[in-house]
Amino acid sequence: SACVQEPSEKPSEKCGPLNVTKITEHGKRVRKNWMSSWTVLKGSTLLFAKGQGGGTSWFGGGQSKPEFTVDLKGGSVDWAPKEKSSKKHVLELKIRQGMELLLWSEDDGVVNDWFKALQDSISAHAWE
Ligand code: I3S
Repeated sequence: SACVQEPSEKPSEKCGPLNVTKITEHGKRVRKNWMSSWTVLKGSTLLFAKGQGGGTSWFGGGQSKPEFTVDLKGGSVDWAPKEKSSKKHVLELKIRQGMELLLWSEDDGVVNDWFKALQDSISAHAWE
């Protein structure tokens, strides 16, 4: 079934636009590259589909794939500390394999909803 944007019947499914940048990969800091992304949460899988309106390669690093998927199992999410971004309402998502992402929207309600959904997903799949 197609993921409908808010309010979703299934709390385990959510989608909508978000800005995302990778900040750490394999434990190493990488250069920020904010991108607008259509973001889909299904179970413990979070998928970022490259937004329209140009932009360079997905997540930098020469990837040409239009989508990027991460597994939230064993991850954590929290408000990003101030030194990580000058923007307000930024989430820091830490996932396996030493990857850290920042997620952000101008709309704090949007970010709050994602925070809840990501936390729910992470706790629901904690023991898998
Ligand atoms: O943490 P940084 O390096 O100050 O992040 C900013 C940079 O990525 C900047 O790009 P350039 O350094 O290529 O000009 C971005 O435009 C900013 O958005 C980044 O900072 P914020 O605080 O917006 O996450």
